[in-house]
Amino acid sequence: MKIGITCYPTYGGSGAVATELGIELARRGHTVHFISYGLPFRLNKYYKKIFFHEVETLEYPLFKYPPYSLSLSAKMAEIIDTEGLDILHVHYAIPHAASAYLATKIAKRKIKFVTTLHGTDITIVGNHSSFYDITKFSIEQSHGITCVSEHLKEVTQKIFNIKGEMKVIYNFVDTANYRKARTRQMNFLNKGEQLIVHVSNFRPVKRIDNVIRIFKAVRDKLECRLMLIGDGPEMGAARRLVHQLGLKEYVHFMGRQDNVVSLLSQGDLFLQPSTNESFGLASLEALSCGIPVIGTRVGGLKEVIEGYGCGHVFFPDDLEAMSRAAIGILSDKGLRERMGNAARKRAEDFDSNLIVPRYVDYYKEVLNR
Ligand code: GMT
Repeated sequence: MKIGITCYPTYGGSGAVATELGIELARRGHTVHFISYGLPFRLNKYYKKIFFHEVETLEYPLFKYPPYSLSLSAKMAEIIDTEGLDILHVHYAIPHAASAYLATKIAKRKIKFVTTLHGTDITIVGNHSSFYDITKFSIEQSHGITCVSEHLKEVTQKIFNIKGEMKVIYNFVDTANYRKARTRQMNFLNKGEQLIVHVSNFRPVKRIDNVIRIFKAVRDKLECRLMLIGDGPEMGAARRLVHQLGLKEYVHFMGRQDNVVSLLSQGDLFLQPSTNESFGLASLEALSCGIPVIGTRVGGLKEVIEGYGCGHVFFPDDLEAMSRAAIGILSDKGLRERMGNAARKRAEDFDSNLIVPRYVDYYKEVLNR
């Protein structure tokens, strides 16, 4: 198949899933055309069957806000016709689904598009009064809709009163790549110290402040350090809090990292105390590297973690329970190892070889309707 994929190219779960999907599809013999304003961040080497088409926006004095979503539609329509695409798959409803809808009207070639909802496009952006109607319209006009968890599907049905079918296709991980690497211990870890890890785009929903507070409670009892990977709007506040709590020596800000496997491999525990997480790709990648996860029972994270012995989920405000659970895991080597093994086993349920074919089957189903 010739598949067009549009996503946000910057750091974030939706861009990561879209890019990994494109890579996996190309590996399976499909031709993939990425259409976006920048090269997706995980597309960092050459792949034979992957092409990138950059959307350029026109700077013009009259345009206070250059109309990116229109430029995107125009580029999508151009690629649909010139490359003879079979299907277009857009990730993140706003504005990608609306742009895809317009592109299908402009293109000469008749084409269908699938929209994958990732979470904040529904719960934060789409739910905002200014975007509500256009998000609902774009969902209803998509020829196929996938959601990354049962929870996101329910929320979308409820918020937008969607009656049509939506398919749940979970996030996936390449377990062959995301596995504990046998590298040297981080040189900043002293003998006997354990490492707590968090990866995110440092948005308010990730509650970096709570990551740091949980770490403080653990650090008061056990020798450990915290590694924060990523960057974003909460970085300044996070640095201030670390300073204020006297943790500067023990917290390592790694910034954005392209290859997190070697860093994750050093970890003993992963924290994801988000106030909302439609799936929790970062946790899945940690599980795959054999790291137990402590997260929140909001959204899809609960579907991934609860009942598999690979971690614990709590209400977002329950810092005491999260800290207690973290101390429990890190102070019992046997438990830590058993949970690490369970983590890896649970991640295998989401292996790309199981999940990616579901997208391909869904494309076929949509095209055959
Ligand atoms: O986590 C983010 O803030 C980024 C966001 C995105 O859309 O880029 O991630 C969402 O999509 C991921 C991939 O499907 C999910 O694993 C994340 O749980 C989801 N984030 C939230 O719901 C907050």
